[in-house]
Amino acid sequence: MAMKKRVDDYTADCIPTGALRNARNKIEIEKELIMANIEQAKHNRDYFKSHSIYVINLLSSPGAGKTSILEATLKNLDTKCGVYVIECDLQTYTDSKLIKSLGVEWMQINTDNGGYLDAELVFEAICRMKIKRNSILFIENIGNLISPALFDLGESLRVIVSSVTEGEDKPLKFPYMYETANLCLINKTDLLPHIRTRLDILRKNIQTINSSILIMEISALTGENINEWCDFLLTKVKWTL
Ligand SMILES: Nc1nc2c(ncn2[C@@H]2O[C@H](COP(=O)(O)OP(=O)(O)O)[C@@H](O)[C@H]2O)c(=O)[nH]1
Ligand SMILES: [Mg+2]
Repeated sequence: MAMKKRVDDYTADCIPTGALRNARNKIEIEKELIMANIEQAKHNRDYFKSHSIYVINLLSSPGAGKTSILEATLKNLDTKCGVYVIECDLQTYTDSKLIKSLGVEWMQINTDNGGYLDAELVFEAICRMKIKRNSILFIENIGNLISPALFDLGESLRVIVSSVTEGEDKPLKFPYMYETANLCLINKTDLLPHIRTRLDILRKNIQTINSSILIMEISALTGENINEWCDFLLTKVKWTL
């Protein structure tokens, strides 16, 4: 039988519960889930490639501005490609209603308390939506900086939205999310004069975690650099489709 810990054993100033608990109870189940997801993501990626579908996975903490960026992007993206959106939240159709009002085809996925979007759900959504060839698909992932980092969806571009209101330290606190992203959109730059976040420190922290990540500073509210972001997307799409 394992020895019970004594009060004196707890001397450290940090308790690494994630590592301990994962090791004891959850790691086998998580490994299975993640291995299955890797396979499905590979299948999705092959499907997207063979059907010329460019897929953008938008990730962030809740409220960083994913839906607002999507709205600004959909209004400014000058393309003849089909454009589709998958909206993912634990609950509600709120964001989908906005997408619908823009006349863009959409599908809502509600994960309830499951809390994460995986490659299989995305494949089911694209089959139901009957996405045409030569299309762009935006996926608004759930607002969470932890579990979505573990789930490859087969996307072409993984975008982390970092709001300046979150402070400079989030890349260091949630490194997996930043490590796995291709591009970081630093959003809400219009608020910089009113808060203490330093853009240079935020940029440095992002690059500490991921030295090859692209960074763009935008404001979904004022439209700052939204055209540059749309131009960037169209260049990527042109190369892929
Ligand atoms: N000031 C400012 N507010 C923004 C900006 N982008 C989003 N917001 C606001 O931030 C809140 C959350 O935005 P939302 O797009 O719903 O975030 P999501 O949860 O990541 O989809 C809303 O009240 C938006 O109006 C921005 O660039 N500047
Ligand atoms: Mg949203």
